[in-house]
Amino acid sequence: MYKILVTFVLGMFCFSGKARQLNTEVSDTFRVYGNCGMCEKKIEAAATSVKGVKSADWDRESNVLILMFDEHLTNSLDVQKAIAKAGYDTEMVKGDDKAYDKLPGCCKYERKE
Ligand SMILES: [Cu+2]
Repeated sequence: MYKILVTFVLGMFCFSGKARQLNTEVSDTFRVYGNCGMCEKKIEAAATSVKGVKSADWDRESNVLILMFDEHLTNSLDVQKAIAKAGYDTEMVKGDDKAYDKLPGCCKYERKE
């Protein structure tokens, strides 16, 4: 009886491991500070330039970015670092100051302290 139980439990582990390997695409949402349609293009381009990112959709009104990515290839923090390099503050990473200075006037969003 004990052996049957052990086999069953091990089988469950194998099964859940396989299921996880098949579906590695996950989503995350976080804020990215910006103003206009040009910001949207740059933010989304910076996000999708990261290997493993499937899609990035930034909403101008709410400043929320919806990210879909392969968790085996990248993670939310790395994507936020790439966006920060383009001059935009994200929830976890402060935007690069030099890149921010180079943004066109319409894109100079108000920065949090
Ligand atoms: Cu802009």
